[in-house]
Amino acid sequence: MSGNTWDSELAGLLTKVQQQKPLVHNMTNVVVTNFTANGLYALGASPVMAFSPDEVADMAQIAGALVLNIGTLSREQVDAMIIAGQSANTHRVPVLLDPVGAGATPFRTDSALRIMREVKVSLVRGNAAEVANLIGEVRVIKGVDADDSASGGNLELALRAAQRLNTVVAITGEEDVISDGVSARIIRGGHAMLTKVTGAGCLLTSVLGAFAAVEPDLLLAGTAGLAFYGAAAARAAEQTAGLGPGSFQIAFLDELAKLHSGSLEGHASVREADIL
Ligand code: ATP
Ligand code: TZP
Ligand code: MG
Ligand code: MG
Repeated sequence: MSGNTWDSELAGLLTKVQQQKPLVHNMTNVVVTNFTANGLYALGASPVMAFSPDEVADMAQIAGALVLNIGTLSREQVDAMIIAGQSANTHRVPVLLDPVGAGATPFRTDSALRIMREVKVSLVRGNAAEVANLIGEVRVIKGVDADDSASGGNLELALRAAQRLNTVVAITGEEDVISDGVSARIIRGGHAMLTKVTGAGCLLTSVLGAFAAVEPDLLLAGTAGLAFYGAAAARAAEQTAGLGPGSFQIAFLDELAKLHSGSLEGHASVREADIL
């Protein structure tokens, strides 16, 4: 996984994140809040968590990106997310959605779809089951986890979902796919140890928010975020081979902080998908 033609373009975006330290406004779930803040700091971004309907419009308008995550949603929180999202839209701040558990309960699916209707979302990142359920393709989801046996077809699913939802869609798993509905890219990297750390997906969506804050082409921003995240995880797995998820999680934060323009080499790859 080296000599990638994408590497220098993506490295430029990492440098921008590290230099600009964009403010990422996260309305995320109670499970992953601390991990998300630490992961964004490690990357070089500036996290803020703000949930109250009394302030979210003001916070979203000064942020570089707004990340909406329905992991532990309530009706009141979804209302506040829509207030924040509409403010972000007015002020041209990109909005990213992590539809955690869409398909597991009707409330989750309906809330994600309501957000998509009332807010212009620039990028959706989820597992295959969550994304499928957003476009009415029912797939089994176990709580917030994709059904491992249902991989395959993610490239076509990402294309379909991006077209139907009119947004960039990233589907993650053993390999990641990102599409704007016209083209698609496949990103390889990461490590299965990520499946043992809660919030690995949620933090990733916020990391994509940091890249979206510095690059208006969301397909490019998303590609960079997925690739560098995967590279950090692959490097952390090397550092902690033979140890467990606790050691991996700490090493992963360290590797996010150590990312540099050469980090993709040997640890993550990007290729343009052939669209028939
Ligand atoms: P799920 O709840 O289904 O695990 P998620 O929201 O946690 O979904 P993931 O699909 O697990 O999100 O993606 C989070 C990160 O973990 C991504 O960088 C992805 O590439 C990586 N990842 C997930 N599974 C694997 C795997 N088997 N091998 C390598 N990387 C993986
Ligand atoms: N339950 C509700 S939200 C959440 C859990 C376990 C965290 C999900 O995080 P991720 O990143 O999708 O694994
Ligand atoms: Mg996961
Ligand atoms: Mg998730």
